[in-house]
Amino acid sequence: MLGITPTLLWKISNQMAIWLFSFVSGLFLLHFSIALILINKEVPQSRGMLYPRESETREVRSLDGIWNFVRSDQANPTQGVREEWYSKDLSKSGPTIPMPVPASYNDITTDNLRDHVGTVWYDRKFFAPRSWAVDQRVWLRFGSVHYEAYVWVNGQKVVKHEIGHLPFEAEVTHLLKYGAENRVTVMCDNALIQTTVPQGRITELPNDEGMTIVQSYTFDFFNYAGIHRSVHLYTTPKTFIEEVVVTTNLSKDNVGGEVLYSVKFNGSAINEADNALYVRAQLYDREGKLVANGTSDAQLSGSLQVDNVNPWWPYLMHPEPGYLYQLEVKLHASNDELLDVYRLKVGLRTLSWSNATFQINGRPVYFRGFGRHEDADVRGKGLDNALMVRDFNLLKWIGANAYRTSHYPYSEESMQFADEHGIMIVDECPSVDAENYNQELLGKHKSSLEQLIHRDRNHPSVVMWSIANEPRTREMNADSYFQLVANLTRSLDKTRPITAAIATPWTDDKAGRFLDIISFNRYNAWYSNTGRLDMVTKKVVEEAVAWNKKYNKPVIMAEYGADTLEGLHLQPAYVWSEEFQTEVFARHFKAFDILRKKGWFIGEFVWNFADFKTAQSYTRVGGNKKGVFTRARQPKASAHLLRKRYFALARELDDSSFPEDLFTYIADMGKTENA
Ligand code: GCB
Repeated sequence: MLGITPTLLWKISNQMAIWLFSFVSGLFLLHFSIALILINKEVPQSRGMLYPRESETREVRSLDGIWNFVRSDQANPTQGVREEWYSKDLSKSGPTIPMPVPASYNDITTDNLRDHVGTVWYDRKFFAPRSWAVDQRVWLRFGSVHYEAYVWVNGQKVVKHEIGHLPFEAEVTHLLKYGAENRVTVMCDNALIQTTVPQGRITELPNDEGMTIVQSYTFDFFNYAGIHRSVHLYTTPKTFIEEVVVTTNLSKDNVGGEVLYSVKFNGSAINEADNALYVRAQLYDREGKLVANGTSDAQLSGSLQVDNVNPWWPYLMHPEPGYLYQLEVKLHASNDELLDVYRLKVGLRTLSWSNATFQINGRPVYFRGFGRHEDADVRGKGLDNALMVRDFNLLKWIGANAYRTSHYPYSEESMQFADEHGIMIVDECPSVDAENYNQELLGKHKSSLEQLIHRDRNHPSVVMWSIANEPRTREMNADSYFQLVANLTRSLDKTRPITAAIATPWTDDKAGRFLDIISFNRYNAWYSNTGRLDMVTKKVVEEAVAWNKKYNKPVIMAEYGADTLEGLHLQPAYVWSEEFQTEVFARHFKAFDILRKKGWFIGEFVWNFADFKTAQSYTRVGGNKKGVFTRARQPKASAHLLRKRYFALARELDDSSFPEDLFTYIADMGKTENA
């Protein structure tokens, strides 16, 4: 029998309980149709977690770099906790290897660390300057660790966080040695079971040496793990701005704008009598000119009026897309002493939706974009600025105006970049391929949305919440489960519509009625009727019409595509060839143009932006190859076709002009193509 960490033990016993439950209820179901009663419990509320930014009252220090790393022995995984590896340098407990942060650890070494299941350990040293000892608080913040993290500072446990792709932090003021060296230790567990988000299964299987633990999951991307995003130490004053929530309004003619802000502080007032803090808010335009300012009410809320506003517009919908103002928030004591300053970018825009359209600043939007992944060679899901900037350059080159953060929240840095560049985001939580529904899963699923909305609510680029990808929505309990998930999402943000990407046939789906916008995923000529290019257009039209008829809501095709090996050319088109992918796209375009005329079809998202890694399977050659770009971010033939379509749509719908290199000169055909 394998030794097991408390976490893993807990996870496995939980999984067994669920198996047992499914078995018993399965027997039951043979005779009766019973529904599990899901209870709507409160989810824990996130606090703080403003993106770390320097100001005259705050310092930020990065802890990114090379950390020390140890993988637990899968056959003896309790060892690290039992032997308290966190109480001293990891190197004193055994050999360590260097590990970059941020990065997934899986593809860094040449051994099978890639397929490790369970816990791994990281540590590093850092200095806390003497100046931080006085009148400050110090926070340790992780952009994300996948899947579960335990953090110690100088041997003291400071925070535990479950669910990857989301930030977490803890105050470490009292644990640090100032003017001296400190140590941070992280234990990270990648195990996915039936109550994690997303779900997976851990099984003990016989191998050539005895028994081994195997992780499996049904979702279609590699379960990369580790410290995926930046680690920061940052300081705040003792009394500081803990949260800022911003919403915006525009007048009907888009000339007048309003920024509504609401601030929460943490800490005590400066002197006993002083419980009347207030906020001064100032709004600056792109050139740094002050355009509005004001003082909050006693609840630290207020509004700023902006004349001749530059609204935030999506890319190609306006000559100046992604216009951002800077909001400066200053927290004052009642004696006017300045306590804290925090600045954030703000885009002024309105969203509205009906049963047929989705509008931004009063103008209908047609989404042309992608499902994507955070994925790259070597670094896996680790934050990579070079890759992020390249990806945005490609998005703009191809004329896309949107993407879905399939199938989990993307980095905060990429959300800021999307704001700057006018790329609309369908912001998805990490619930992918939910196979069944239970109370514990519901709690974590809701918590993932709470954390996501808390993190991303101020981004103008976020125009929709996606509450799941391809859950089994025909299952029993899917309706009560999704009703509770959608209700929570709506209660947290009424300013954005809700969607979910559904692959269950429309006839069986039980979740669509809780959404504002229906997104469906379908692989005609690929998973169904493989190779049959003559069976695409009609089927897409029929399915979209059926979804619309069933729910009377706007419809998006959120995934379509075909795996394509770059460089494989076969004429006539044959599966896996570049010709086939191009043809599959063209057949879909035809369907989309028929659907657009109906008035309620509002977007097309190709699967996928780039090739990405998956678990090993005989259907995947080195991963999923449905990318329009290769994993190295170079275009396949389909990218050139898609570019023509996306710019043609932008010209037709938003009057934007063609890039000069969109069409290649062929011959003077009397009337040139781009005339
Ligand atoms: C889907 C999933 C996506 C997969 C894709 C595929 O429906 O949403 O995660 O990668 O199909 O290529 O199979």
